[in-house]
Amino acid sequence: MNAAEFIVQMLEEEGVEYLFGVPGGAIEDLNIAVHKSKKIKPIITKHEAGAAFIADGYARVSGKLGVCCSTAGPGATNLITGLATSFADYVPVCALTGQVATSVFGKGAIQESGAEGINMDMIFRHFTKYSAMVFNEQRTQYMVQKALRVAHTSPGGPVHLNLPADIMKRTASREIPTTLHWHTRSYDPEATMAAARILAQARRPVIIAGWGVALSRGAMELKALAELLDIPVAASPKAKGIFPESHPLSLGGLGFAGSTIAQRYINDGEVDVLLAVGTSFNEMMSSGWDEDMLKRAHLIHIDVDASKIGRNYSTSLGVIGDARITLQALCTAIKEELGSPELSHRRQVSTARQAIRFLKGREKMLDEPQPNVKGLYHPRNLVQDIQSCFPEDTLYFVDIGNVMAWAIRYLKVDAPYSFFVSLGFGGMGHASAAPVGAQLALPKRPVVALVGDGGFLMNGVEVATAVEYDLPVVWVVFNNAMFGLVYHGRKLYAQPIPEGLPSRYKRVDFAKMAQGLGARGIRIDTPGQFTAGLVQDILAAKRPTVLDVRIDPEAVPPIHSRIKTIDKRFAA
Ligand SMILES: Cc1ncc(C[n+]2csc(CCOP(=O)(O)OP(=O)(O)O)c2C)c(N)n1
Ligand SMILES: [Mg+2]
Repeated sequence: MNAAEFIVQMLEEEGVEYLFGVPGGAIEDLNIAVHKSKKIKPIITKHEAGAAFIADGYARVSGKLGVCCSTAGPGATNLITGLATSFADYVPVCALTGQVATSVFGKGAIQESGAEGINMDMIFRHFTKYSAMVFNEQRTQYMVQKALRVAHTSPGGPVHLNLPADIMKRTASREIPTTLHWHTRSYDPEATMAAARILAQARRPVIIAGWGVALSRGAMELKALAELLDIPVAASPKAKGIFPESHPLSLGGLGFAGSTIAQRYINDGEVDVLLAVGTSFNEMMSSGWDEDMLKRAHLIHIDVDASKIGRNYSTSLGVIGDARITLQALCTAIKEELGSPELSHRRQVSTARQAIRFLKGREKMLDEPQPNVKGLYHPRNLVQDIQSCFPEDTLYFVDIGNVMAWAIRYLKVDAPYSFFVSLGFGGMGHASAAPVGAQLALPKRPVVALVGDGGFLMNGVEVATAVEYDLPVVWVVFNNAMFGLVYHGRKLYAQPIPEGLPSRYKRVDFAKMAQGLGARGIRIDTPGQFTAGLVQDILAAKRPTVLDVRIDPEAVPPIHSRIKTIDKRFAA
C-alpha cells in the first residue's frame, strides 16, 4: 500500500463517504487511491472554493467530517475562503492538498508550494486547527490520525495535510495499532452545580442559545431545560431554529435581524439571570455588543471554548464544557435543587409565557405582508411565500447579503439543525455551493438555498456539480441586480455615503445561466408566478432548479443594528 492508499484507508475507517475536489497532477496519487476505494465516492466540483464550501455544507448538516482536496498551489489557495468559513464556524473539515515532489523543492517546479515556495502548510496554519506537510511516509498514520482527532475535538474545525507527490508513492503502513475515539465530550460538574443553584433561584431567567448548541446537537437538552423552569429562549442568528420558534417560550432571534421580542424581553431590566450557552457574544449576535445586555445580576456562560467566556461581557459564572452534555447535567442538577423545600415555589407556572404572548401580539402587527411595489416581489413576502410553499422539513441555506437579513427575520424555523448561515466569516457564495454537500448528507430532505444575485455569481457554478450528481437542490436567487446590502448600508449610515459609488450592475438572467449549466431554470417576474403548485412541481421533478426571482431593490432590509455598529465602532 502506498501512502496515498493508506490515507484513503484511514478515511474509510473514519466513515468518510465523499471526497470533494478538483483534480490536478500533484494530487493524482490520492485520486487514484480514491478511485480504487469502494467506500469513498469522489465528487468533482467546478471550483476548489466550491469543494471546500460543499465539504463544509456536508459537515454542517451531518456533524460528520467533510473532506475536500485540491492540487498544489492555485488549487490549494482556491480552498482558502471555504476553509476559513469552516474555521470561523467550527465545522470539521479535512483538506488534502497536493504538492510537487520533495526532490525538486526550490528548483522552480510549476505550482511548487512547499517550504521554499508559496508555503501552503504555513498559509493554512492561520485558518486551520492543524496544518502540516506529510514529509515522510512513515509519518502518515500519525499525521492523519492527529488531523482527524483535532478536527473533531470540540470546538471542531478544519485541518490540512499537504501531500508531496513522491512521498505519496512510497510504501506506508500502520505503525501503531490504535483505534481512535475522539468523539469525547466533557463538562465541568462543579461549575454546572453552581449554575443549577443560581438558575433554580432565579426570578426571571432567560437563555440565549448559540451555534455551539447546534454543533453539539443539544436541541433536545435545551428544550428540556427551558421547559423544566419555564425559561424563555432567544437564539443567535446562526442558531436559528435550535429552539422551535413557534414554541410559547421562544423569544425568536437575538442580534442581527432579530425579533424585537427578544430584545425587549432581555433588556427590560427585569431579567436577573442570563444563561448563555454555546454563543460567543460576537457582533452579529449581540447587535454590536449592545450595552443594555450588561444590566443584570448574573451572566452564566457555558462554552466549550474558554477564550470566549468573559470576552465581551462580565460573567459571574463561566462553565467550560460541551453544550449538550452540560445542559443535560444542568437539568439533572436543577431537579435535585428543586427537591429542596425552600425552592418548591419555583415549580409554580411562571409569568414568562404570558409576557411573551403579550409581546408577540404587539409584534404581529409589524409582520403583516408588505405591498409588492411596481409588481415586483417584496423580499419579505418572498421569504414568507417560500416558507409556506416548501415542506416543514426543508433545510435552508442562506447567503450573506440583504437576503440573510430577510431570512433571519422572517423565516420561522421549528426544526433544529435546519437553518444555516455562515456568519462567522461572512463570505458571500457559501450558500451557493454548501447546499450541494447538504443534499448528499441528507438526500431525503428538500434543500433550499436563499441567495442574492451577487452571492450566486460567486459560486453558483456548483449548480453544474448538482447536475452532475443528480442532486435536487433548489436555489432561489433574490435578484435585485445589485449588492443590496452595500447599497442599503450606504444609504442608512448616519453620514450617508454619496450616491454614485457603484453597487448596482447589469442584471443577469439566472434562469438561462441555470439552463446552460444543465439545471432547470425558472424566471419569476411577478409574485403571482411563485405558487405552491410550482413548488410541488419542482419537488416532484427532483432536478436541481434555480428560481430567478426579480425583487424590489428598494425594499429596506432589517439591517439597522449592523449599520449602527458600523457607525459607532468603525468610525475614525
Ligand atoms: C466574499 C465576499 N465579498 C464581499 C463581501 C461584502 N458584501 C457583503 S454583502 C454584499 C452584497 C451581497 O449582494 P447579493 O449577494 O446580491 O445580496 P443582496 O444584498 O443584494 O441581497 C457584499 C459585497 C462579502 N461579505 N463576502
Ligand atoms: Mg443582490
